[in-house]
Formats: sequence, structure tokens, C-alpha cells
Amino acid sequence: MNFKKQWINVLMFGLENSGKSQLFNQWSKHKLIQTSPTKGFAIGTIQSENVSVSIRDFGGQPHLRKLWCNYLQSASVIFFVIDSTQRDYKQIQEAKFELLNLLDNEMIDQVPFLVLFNQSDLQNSFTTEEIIGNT
Ligand SMILES: Nc1nc2c(ncn2[C@@H]2O[C@H](COP(=O)(O)OP(=O)(O)OP(=O)(O)O)[C@@H](O)[C@H]2O)c(=O)[nH]1
Ligand SMILES: [Mg+2]
Repeated sequence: MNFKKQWINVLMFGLENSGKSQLFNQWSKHKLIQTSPTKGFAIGTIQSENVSVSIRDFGGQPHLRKLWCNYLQSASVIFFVIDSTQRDYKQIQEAKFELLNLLDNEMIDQVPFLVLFNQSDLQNSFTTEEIIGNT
């Protein structure tokens, strides 16, 4: 049978240090590499016979966040990564602000949107319920 190849564009957003690049490296390069803050975005592709998944890992520093909206039009799926060790209430509020800001954009009304709570291996991490309950 001759299947047409499917193309999927995954966009990864989230505040700086939430762990986007670490996840990106594991998915696209299958290894743990020491990361440094992402400037702009990195791009990687995972290929299978019928599907090609392109992953864009965006920088999350404040001055880079305004660039995110320029790429929403191409999104098939959006991942929003949150550092679940953030004990600082302000940081969680900031993540919530950016997440709601994205969800407000009608360009992604029909786009699946996954929120990933990361760094949960660390002892001082909140549970998902605690984060949702506190914001
Ligand atoms: N323990 C632990 N550390 C993590 C995890 N994910 C990321 N880190 C560490 O957190 C730091 C920041 O990770 P990055 O992946 O560079 O964060 P980022 O979201 O890409 O940051 P920006 O590129 O600035 O937006 C690094 O020192 C990572 O090694 C995790 O799941 N567990
Ligand atoms: Mg990064």
C-alpha cells in the first residue's frame, strides 16, 4: 500500500530553565547533553516510514517569548513545559500568564495543547495537583 507521509510540527514553549532543551535532546538525539539557554529556537526531526515529526524547541527567556506567536500558524501540536520545582510563586504565575496568553490566540483554537510538568525527579518538586491548586 502507498501511504502518504504525514508531517507533524511540534512547538515547545515554556519559561527559561523549565527543561525544554533537555527533553528536546532526549527525543531528537536520544541522549542527555549539557544544555545552555536557547537563543531563538532549535529544530530537530524524528522520522519514521509514514510520519515525520519536526520539533522546535524555543528559548523561554523573557525577551524571546514575544517571538513565539510568529510560529503558531505552523503548529500541529504544542507542548508547554513547566518546571514543577518552582517554589517561587511569582515564577509559577509567570508560567501561567504565558500559558494563558498562548491559549488566547485563536490561531491555535484547534491545536492539541499539552502541559508537561517537568523536573519531577527532584525531591522538592510540587505534584501537578499542588501546582494547579496554588495558581
Ligand atoms: N533534575 C532535572 N534537571 C533537569 C530536568 N530538565 C532539565 N533539567 C536541568 O535544568 C536546566 C535547564 O534545562 P534546559 O533544558 O536548558 O531549559 P530550557 O527550558 O531549554 O531553558 P531555555 O532554553 O532558557 O528556555 C539544565 O541544567 C538541565 O540539566 C529534569 O527533568 N530533571
Ligand atoms: Mg532551551
